[in-house]
Amino acid sequence: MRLTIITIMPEVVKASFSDGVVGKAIASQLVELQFVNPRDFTEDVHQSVDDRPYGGGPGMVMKVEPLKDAVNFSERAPNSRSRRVLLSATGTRFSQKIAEEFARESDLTLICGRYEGIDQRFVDQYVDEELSIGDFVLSGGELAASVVVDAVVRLLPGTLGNPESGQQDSFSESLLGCPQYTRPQCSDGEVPSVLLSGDHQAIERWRRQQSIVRTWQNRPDLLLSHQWTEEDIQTYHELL
Ligand code: 9D3
Repeated sequence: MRLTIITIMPEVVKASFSDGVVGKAIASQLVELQFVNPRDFTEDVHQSVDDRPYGGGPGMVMKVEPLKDAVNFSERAPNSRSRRVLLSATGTRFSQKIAEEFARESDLTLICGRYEGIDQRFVDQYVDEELSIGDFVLSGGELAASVVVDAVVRLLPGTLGNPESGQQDSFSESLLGCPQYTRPQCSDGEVPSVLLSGDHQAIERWRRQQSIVRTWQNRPDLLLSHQWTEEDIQTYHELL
């Protein structure tokens, strides 16, 4: 996958790539990563990428030209036009489904905004979609881009050490994960005995019940889109 990140603060995004799944994917050339800095496409002595908003008000707005030139420069080589995504506080919500969709792309461009926002004409002319990572205020799109990259890169074939754990999240995406335990058996309390029983069917049943309990307690909204099995319904009734 060719991945382009357009940002005036590449070091903020790079910091999260030095280690782990994303770092390894870059090192093994599974991901061809390219940073393009709009500041390199400014003409004035101050290398201004922002200016005051028309109509007045606080803060600054990112200018069209440096961003446009950065996008055009980033796509000079390949013949295919990249899918261009703007990380924006006003975008639609990023999700696992969108991460799976991005993982099937050959070219992906993530554009990070700073300041109060981006001149709308750039958004209208050069951006395919606007995504937010959640309802909280960040100081720019860079950390959001890191989040998107992590979620996408771990889905690429050949990235995960254990391919099974990658499969699992999408298969049971509507339920939260179950509690996990490891050795030693006795430390700050006991390990649930079913996990030591060797009865794989009983273990699976227990884990699914725990997942339903957790989802009910922490994220009841997810239960609306859950595909309920007969056994899930029984577990749910036992919870009431
Ligand atoms: C307090 C500033 N807000 C005034 C109405 C608007 C605003 C402008 C710029 C809020 C955030 C930002 C910078 N954020 C992002 O670029 C961003 C973001 C986010 O803030 N939350 C969740 N996802 C994202 S993706 C990009």
